[in-house]
Amino acid sequence: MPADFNGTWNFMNSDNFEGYMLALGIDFATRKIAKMLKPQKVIKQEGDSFSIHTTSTFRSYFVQFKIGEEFEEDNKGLDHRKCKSVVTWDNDKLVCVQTGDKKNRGWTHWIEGDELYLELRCEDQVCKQVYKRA
Ligand code: VLP
Repeated sequence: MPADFNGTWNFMNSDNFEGYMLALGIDFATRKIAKMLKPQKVIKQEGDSFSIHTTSTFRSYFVQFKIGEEFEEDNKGLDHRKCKSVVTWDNDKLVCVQTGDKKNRGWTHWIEGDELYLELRCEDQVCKQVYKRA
């Protein structure tokens, strides 16, 4: 049985979000606002189908995918760069590879107890975020 990510998750803390945003080329003013945000994630998982709604007072982002099926991601409201993305299981971790203009772009989600972890990668930058079950 794979891990169960279903639920509502509230932002707790973040490490090196600034470095990640810089690697994505996010402008100064947007970074200043973005680093103050405490986003919420609502994850729906049904078999191999997932949706992740990340909402905040400033911008929100929605993505849906099936495990192992490549999809076009627009990153609308984020850096707006299109990529070809695919999400697979690595044991109980969800691993997304986002192929596009930026090297080494992707993310990994996993759960420890009632905490949801997110590692965001772009080029040589890694941001780690922790969310807690609502
Ligand atoms: C852009 C970079 C902040 C910063 C400006 C807007 C959406 C895994 C995955 C599902 C992500 C989140 C990426 C955040 C990139 C910020 C707006 C913040 C709220 O999540 O859960 O897409 O990739």
